[in-house]
Amino acid sequence: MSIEIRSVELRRVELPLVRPFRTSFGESRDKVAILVRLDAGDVAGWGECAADLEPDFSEEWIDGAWAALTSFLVPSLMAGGPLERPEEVAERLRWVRGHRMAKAALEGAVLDAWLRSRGESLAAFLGAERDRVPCGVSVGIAPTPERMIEEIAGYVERGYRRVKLKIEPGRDVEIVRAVAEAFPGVPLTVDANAAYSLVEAPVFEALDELGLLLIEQPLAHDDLLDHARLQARLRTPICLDESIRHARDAAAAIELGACRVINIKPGRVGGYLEAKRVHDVARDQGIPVWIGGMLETGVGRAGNVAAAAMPGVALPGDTSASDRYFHEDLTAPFMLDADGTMAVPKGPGIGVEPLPERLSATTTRVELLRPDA
Ligand code: SMG
Ligand code: MG
Repeated sequence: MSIEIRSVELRRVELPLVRPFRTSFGESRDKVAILVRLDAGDVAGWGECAADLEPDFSEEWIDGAWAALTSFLVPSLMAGGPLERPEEVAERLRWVRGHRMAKAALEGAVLDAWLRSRGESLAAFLGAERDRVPCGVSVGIAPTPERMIEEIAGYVERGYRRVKLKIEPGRDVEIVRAVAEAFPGVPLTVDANAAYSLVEAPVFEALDELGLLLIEQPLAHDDLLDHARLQARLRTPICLDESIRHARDAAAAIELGACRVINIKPGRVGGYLEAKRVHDVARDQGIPVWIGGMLETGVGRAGNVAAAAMPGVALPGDTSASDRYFHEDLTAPFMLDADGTMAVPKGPGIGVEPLPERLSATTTRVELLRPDA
């Protein structure tokens, strides 16, 4: 059951967000993504690239990822002939340094097609042990604490099991304290997206008093050592996001004491296979993990929800319902139950497909690549 690639189609899609999402690096009003559709004859597979419009969360960005895919990644993948195993994707792309989000989109499409050809779900392939997963929600920085509290009240009412607050210097301890007081008993986390340095440790010592579940990526995106120094001063676990690029980073971070929790984003680490390796390293070391998000459409969300069903995932993820992001998703909507859980897709591969009319309504660019081109 090898995968013979007939063509790879790249599609840029743009979906307005239901509300602007503000983090320490700026505000997004739309979700822009690259979808990859791999035609393998009898089956097709879909992948989504998590890169953003600008190289802020990571070095990658949409137009750069498009160029990496068309110039190097897709041609290298196709040059190797039919694929027997999904692991061969990373082997063929290894010579290209970095570009993990672009690689993840391509590997995701191959894996989806390969699993569909075998009739196996991604969740089962990843060793999932649950058919529903608890979900959290990530709340952007709002202009005032009152506005933030109003937004959170809606999410808590919907059943979300954990609320994550974006923070930045100047909008941190006071807002978080106000939210903690307004929602006693709701598990709270904060995410600084690397906006602080170790000299600002007193901010985190103040946050340490607020009973947070974890503090996500307080310091630089490429740092481990200062995170270890900061973790030594805090009781609240540090959770690394940007700093973990692959399973080796996870092993190093754990050994150094740079974190006590890891946020796994399949896109950030180069795909679902590496996401599983990060999960396995953390599990061996007794470090809880959870699945993050990049405001994905239903295509990326399906894979994230499957990953969230892995046995070592011990905390609710940023795997929110479609309606937290979009008026209309690209796929059938992902829904949250009143108990704050979401169903893990069961069908072959990622278990969902973009709806044709939604694809045509949101696509702004298409490029088709063939092996002999
Ligand atoms: O998918 O619900 C989501 C967004 C979760 O906060 C989220 N993601 O650093 O964890 C993070 C951010 C990165 C996205 S910022 C554009
Ligand atoms: Mg984060």
